Amino acid sequence: MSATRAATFHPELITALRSARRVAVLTGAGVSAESGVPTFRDAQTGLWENFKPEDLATPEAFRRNPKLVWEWYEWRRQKVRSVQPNAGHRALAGMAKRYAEFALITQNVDGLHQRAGSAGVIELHGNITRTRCFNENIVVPEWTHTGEVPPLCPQCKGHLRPDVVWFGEDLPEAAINEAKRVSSACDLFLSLGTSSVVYPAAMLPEIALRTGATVVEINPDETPFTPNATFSLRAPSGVVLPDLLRAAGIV
Ligand code: BV8
Repeated sequence: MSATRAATFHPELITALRSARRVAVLTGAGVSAESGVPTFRDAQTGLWENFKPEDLATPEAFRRNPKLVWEWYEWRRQKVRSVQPNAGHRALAGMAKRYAEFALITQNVDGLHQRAGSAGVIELHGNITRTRCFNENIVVPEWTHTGEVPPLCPQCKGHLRPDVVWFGEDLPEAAINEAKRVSSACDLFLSLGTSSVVYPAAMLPEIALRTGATVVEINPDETPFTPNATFSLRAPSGVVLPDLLRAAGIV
């Protein structure tokens, strides 16, 4: 490991990584950007350029036009299927093996953490590779393809929807409670690739700060959380996280 690389990181940051016992990580769309998955901030393209994500990701939008919303998620599924996890995803999968306690909390619905080898990922907002019945609210693993868009629930013939949390909907209780628990128990918290504006996810770094953890933000841009972060690194997570872990001798 060349001396220069360690020098680029604050020595207390390196110490925090080396001495941490219980680590919690929160990720957002930015961690998948280097894989080619557009973030919520990125302007939508093609068919979807005139739609704001937060206008499509609501139960009201689905009731109004279920076909439109289903096709948006189908477009996103194809995008996710066509890309690979990046060095940021892989670095987090590697980190999990190096700490006594390690929790990975994500706002992402793309499943790329799991494809990079991360286990026990706490999915706060669901996963677009799963589908559930809009009426009965149960996950539906398979259904008959009749050409209907959205397809219909084999049980109640209601519309099927992606198994994600839409704006105005509550998060899965077990997931948000576990996320709050690990955030209040950790001594090192990483906030990666999130604009820190969507709640309740955005309160998790605050919980970690309040319980005395070192909180490291990684984001090319500043966020509302930046002034509170113990360290805030202005760089892409797929580049700086592997560098940081190498400099600390973690991986
Ligand atoms: C709820 C799934 C009970 C679907 C999503 C308190 C205050 C204010 C508002 C509220 C509040 N409490 C509740 C609300 C309402 C709302 C909310 O937070 N609104 C915001 C917009 C103000 N929250 C809810 O509705 C939640 N439900 O609270 O229920 C309730 C209900 C009603 C009223 C009260 C309480 C449900 C929220 C979940 C919604 N579902 N996703 C889908 O994906 O389609 S949210 C979705 O948007 C994502 O999951 C994610 O959470 C969010 C996008 O944020 P990010 O992931 O951070 O991505 P973003 O694009 O914004 O930013 C990317 C960042 O990456 C940028 O900063 C960029 O600089 C950076 N970046 C770019 N490249 C890189 C990078 N970083 C690192 N490396 C790179 N290479």
